[in-house]
Amino acid sequence: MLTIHGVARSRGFRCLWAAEEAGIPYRHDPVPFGPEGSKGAAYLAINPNGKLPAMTDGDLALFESLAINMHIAGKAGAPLLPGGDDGARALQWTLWAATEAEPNAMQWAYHTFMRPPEQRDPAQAAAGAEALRQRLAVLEAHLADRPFLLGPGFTIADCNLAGVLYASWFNKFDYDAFPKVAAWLERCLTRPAALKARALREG
Ligand SMILES: N[C@@H](CCC(=O)N[C@@H](CS)C(=O)NCC(=O)O)C(=O)O
Repeated sequence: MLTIHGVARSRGFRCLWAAEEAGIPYRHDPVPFGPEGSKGAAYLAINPNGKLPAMTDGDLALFESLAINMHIAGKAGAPLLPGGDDGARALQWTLWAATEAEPNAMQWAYHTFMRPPEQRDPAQAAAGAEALRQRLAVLEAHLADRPFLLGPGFTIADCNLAGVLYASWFNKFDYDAFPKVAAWLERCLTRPAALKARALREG
């Protein structure tokens, strides 16, 4: 059975959310951080990066949370993962999430709440926030006339990008200048499937 390895307090959260959206049978193996988990031999055989999460599905072993999500969505098919041009758009937003949104959101997060206070640099936090705001301006314009990234319905593109932005949203990044983005995040992150995954992470 498709198994998501990794505690919900990791990027495994977004994979648990995707599996709930897909409505497929799956198992959660809450591998912890550290030598008994993500750095242990059994887990490294699945994900040699020693990072959470990973996924196994039959003979397939995958790392990279957003690749895992594309696999999960592919099993469900449309509307979660549409075909044709919208499939390409879903991939575009997924790569944008990983390369444009996530590094800047993480820079802000590391220097705001994730690292111990003595390792935080306010200038790095401010630079990350400013770079993230530049990306959010693009997203704000895109969401001006559509409720979800690809149009009227929720897709894996929304799950992937909102999953990447989740930690900033939850930890009170200032979204006030981006009301469409804030409303979209609220719409995505309060869906029943998201709430199930959030209960595992926030509980
Ligand atoms: N690009 C990877 C990043 C994985 C990653 O950095 N996971 C973090 C937890 S969210 C981790 O395992 N950090 C511990 C470490 O780097 O040793 C993905 O999206 O799966």
